[in-house]
Amino acid sequence: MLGRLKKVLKSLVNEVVKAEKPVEVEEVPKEVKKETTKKQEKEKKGFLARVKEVVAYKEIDVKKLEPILEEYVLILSELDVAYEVAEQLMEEFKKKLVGMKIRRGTDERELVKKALLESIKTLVSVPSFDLVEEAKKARAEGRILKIMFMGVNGVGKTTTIAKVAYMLKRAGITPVLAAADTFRAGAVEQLKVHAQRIGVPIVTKPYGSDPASVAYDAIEYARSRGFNVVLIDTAGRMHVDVDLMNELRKVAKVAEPDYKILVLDALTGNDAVEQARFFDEAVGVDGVILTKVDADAKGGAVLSVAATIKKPILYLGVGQNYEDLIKYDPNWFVEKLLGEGL
Ligand SMILES: Nc1nc2c(ncn2[C@@H]2O[C@H](COP(=O)(O)OP(=O)(O)OP(=O)(O)O)[C@@H](O)[C@H]2O)c(=O)[nH]1
Ligand SMILES: [Mg+2]
Repeated sequence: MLGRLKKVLKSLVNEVVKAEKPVEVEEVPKEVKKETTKKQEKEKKGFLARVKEVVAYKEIDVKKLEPILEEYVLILSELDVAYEVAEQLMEEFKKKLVGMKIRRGTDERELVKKALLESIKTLVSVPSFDLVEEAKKARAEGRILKIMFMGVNGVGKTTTIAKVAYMLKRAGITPVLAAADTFRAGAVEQLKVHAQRIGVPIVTKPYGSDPASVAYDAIEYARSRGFNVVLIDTAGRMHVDVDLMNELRKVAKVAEPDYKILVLDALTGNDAVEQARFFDEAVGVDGVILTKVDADAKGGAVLSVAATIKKPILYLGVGQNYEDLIKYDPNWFVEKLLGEGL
């Protein structure tokens, strides 16, 4: 998971450390401020004003640094980091490095690593929310939290809904599933199997039915039986398909979801960013769940999606089991990239 990106960042840190040069800076010693008697002060003044301590520092040589950063923009884009994100990241990193004084005896590698870590964090931190907390709030207020899941074919929507249902069930909240993918053969059965395994109710209609009406029925079902969450599955669709995007808009209009969650597949790399832009324009996106991060050796998609679309990534899918959904936390992510072993 994220292995190649981690390796590249490690070699970037190493190369930047090599680009340092020694500098000497004069510094007035701090004792000047010490409390003294008037006489002592008079004596000291003339003396200390002239005495300056020469302190040895190292700093990063900008001339050596620039070509390194340029090279890494290209290297990072090969790992599915969007070009603009790679550029932004190196720009941010450079700002932190230029003028950084490295005092003799300090661990320069740690300092450079920290600068990179902070730069990544700046790019991937977007205010987020927690679906379990939102569900608890809805229950306390006696309303129904409606969440619609959408995305391109095969990205992992149905599996993710099952994982979210499982997570809510474990938190003591039973959601209702709406099988609003009435299009793909086997889609309803697939969700039904999950509902049975997890032990949550599901509302279905025959294939070919209007998906908006399935969502509507599921909401009515929840209302009449006192459930507080409805999770709406939708058919996979290419973002460029106008008719299907209109259909999705209709589901959203009828169901009025509190959250429209876009499911993206980390393995699609840069295309994930493209999909996010399209779906946001066509239907609106409130949050993202990024799947298959476990199978993604490159690691750039997480970085790109978080940095470009400025929508919160709520969870990461890291496997095919119900437990394999972890809350996305920028700190966790940068730790994973730059933590131990780097
Ligand atoms: N390794 C891994 N596989 C995943 C993950 N999430 C989903 N999958 C797999 O991806 C495949 C497609 O998942 P689905 O949930 O059917 O995808 P979908 O988006 O609902 O697909 P359509 O309804 O056909 O558009 C399945 O084999 C899942 O097991 C994940 O986080 N990691
Ligand atoms: Mg599906």
